Amino acid sequence: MNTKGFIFDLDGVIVDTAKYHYLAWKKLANGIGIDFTEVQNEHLKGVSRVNSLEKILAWANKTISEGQFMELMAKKNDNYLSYIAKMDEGEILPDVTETLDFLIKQKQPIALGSASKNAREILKKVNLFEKFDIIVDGNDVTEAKPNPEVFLIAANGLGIKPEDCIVFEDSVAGVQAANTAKMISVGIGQQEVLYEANDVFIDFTEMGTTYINELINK
Ligand code: B16
Ligand code: MG
Repeated sequence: MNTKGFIFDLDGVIVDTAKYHYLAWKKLANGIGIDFTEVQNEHLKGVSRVNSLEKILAWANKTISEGQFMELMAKKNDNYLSYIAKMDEGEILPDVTETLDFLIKQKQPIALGSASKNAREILKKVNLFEKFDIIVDGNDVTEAKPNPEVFLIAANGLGIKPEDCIVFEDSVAGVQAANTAKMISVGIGQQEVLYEANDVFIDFTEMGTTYINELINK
């Protein structure tokens, strides 16, 4: 049997933490007199914490000192972590556990490739930590998506060539990162948004094991 490297994004692929990022950014923005909408939140998917705050300030034409910037980042994360603390297995997106178990049964190596610095904590909360051979997150990279660094480190850690890796991603920046790394990009979400991906599925229930087997044997 062939061996491929399967790399999963976290937020929006394994769990829907975008809603918690939204609540935490909204509270922070409103606290400094800035409006923040769900549409704007869409543009922060896959974007690092630093780049997210830069965008929010730029949308509002607001400049702040370096010290204030660091303070706001810490404040947002503290608030975000209060939501994470309440997470459990019930928040895993449909058929994600089944897909991971299928890959493990097929002896395919699995990595996490996330921009989040809270990835390890979240995986532990939802009881999926042990299923990954390697975890690469926001603490391990110097460049944020769409730079392919996070996925290239993951492929290297798995010992699989980038062209033999498959990336599951819900963000445009993440799909672009996978494409730049010369990996197969599989979008999880809307075709109209993720049209740059090799294939797009609304979620893992739509994907099924026949497609995964095709990827393994490609
Ligand atoms: P944190 P992913 C990304 O995770 C999120 O999509 C993005 O909204 C968030 O700003 C980023 O992680 C950083 O997260 O503040 O927890 O370090 O989709 O790459 O798994
Ligand atoms: Mg994501």
